[in-house]
Amino acid sequence: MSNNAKRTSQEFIELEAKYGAHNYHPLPVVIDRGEGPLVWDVEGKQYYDFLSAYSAVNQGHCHPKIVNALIEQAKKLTLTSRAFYNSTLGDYEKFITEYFGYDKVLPMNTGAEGDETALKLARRWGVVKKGIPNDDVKIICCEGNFHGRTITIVTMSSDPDSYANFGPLTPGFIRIPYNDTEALAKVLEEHGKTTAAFLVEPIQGEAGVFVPDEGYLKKSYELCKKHNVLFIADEVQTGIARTGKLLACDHEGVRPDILILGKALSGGVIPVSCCLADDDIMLTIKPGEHGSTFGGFPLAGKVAVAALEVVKEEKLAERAEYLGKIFRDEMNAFHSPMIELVRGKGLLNAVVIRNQPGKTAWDVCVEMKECGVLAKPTHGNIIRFAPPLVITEAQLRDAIGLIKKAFKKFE
Ligand code: IF1
Repeated sequence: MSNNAKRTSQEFIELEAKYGAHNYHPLPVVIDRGEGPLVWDVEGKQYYDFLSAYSAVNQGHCHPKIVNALIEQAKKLTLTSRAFYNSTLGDYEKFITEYFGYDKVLPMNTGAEGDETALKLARRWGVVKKGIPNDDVKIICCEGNFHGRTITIVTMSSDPDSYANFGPLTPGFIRIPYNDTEALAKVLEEHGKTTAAFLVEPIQGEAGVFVPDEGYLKKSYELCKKHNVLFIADEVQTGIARTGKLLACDHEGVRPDILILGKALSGGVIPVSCCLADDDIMLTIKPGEHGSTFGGFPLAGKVAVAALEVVKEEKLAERAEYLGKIFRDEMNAFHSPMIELVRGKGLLNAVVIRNQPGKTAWDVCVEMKECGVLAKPTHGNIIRFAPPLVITEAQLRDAIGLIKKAFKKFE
């Protein structure tokens, strides 16, 4: 038994409320242990995890191969900084660039840092390769985006919770509607010459798993090419098998000029993110111009290689594709007055809830928690369903039964 055996969930919740910043509003469950698609709270109650730490735990909680890679490397060498070479980084760089098919990788830690890196690469490329005057460089982003929490990134956000009252924001962004190639075409006609890049999520996560029309990514990519503008895909959430392909862009055969990865790049074990690009873009940043103390540190390299090997060895993309269909079919066939619609791709799905007084998406999540399934509402009336991709078909069907049981309480 863990040493938390005698401490209650309520105690942990009160501790966080008293000593932690109040920048989150978690569901009232205190998780103590995880394995594959399952987690247990401090009282020992078992749950299916249908959030997967926002798609970071695609390989399942505490995957033995990934955890072992961490432990073995931790006993040998954890951090050198990039002031010296180390005996793990080169192997990792070779592995990941071959895995995704790019010339070079720039390793960082969090998703937000991956996005910041992509923005800097795009701006630098815009100035030195495209010849845009430094103060005129623009980057196009989309309404409803989520790329992280830094000042520059929240500048792109259309959600006041993200950007309001944080002081002056960063210039140089143009925001257009998502899933609207006409808007992109128009803004490129007007500003193409001074635009370095278009930054897009292949499926918008924060917006409630908003899946764009088929052909949107391909058409957007072609418009970018026509105007010599870089196409940047933020696959921090959609990447690494979540949507039924290795990358969500693979559904449309689009190869981003800059690819941002994070979250499941480490299987949720430590923060690992990166940007991938070819030499023409990547080599515009020179020594001393960008980086991070931990970026590409020995633990990250070993963990990421193991995490990416698990994706192929356990055919996680194929599993996500197959299991996702089962989830949507089952939920579509299930009729509840609370369910407005079901959407998603692979195992990144959402149920849009018909909110009524005292019967909100939050209430449904609390009820699902009672039934043994953990998920979190977003935007008030949308519940995201994204279990670890290692969940078995039997476990998925069992969880769907529990989800339906929770919904039935609202009839
Ligand atoms: C939180 C959402 C998910 C992301 C994409 C970059 C980042 C994220 C596409 C930044 C992060 C998170 C973090 C999160 C909630 C969350 C989220 F609801 F906001 F949209 F996953 F669905 N690009 N996504 O989705 O990565 O710096 O956090 O490592 O807790 O704020 P990060």
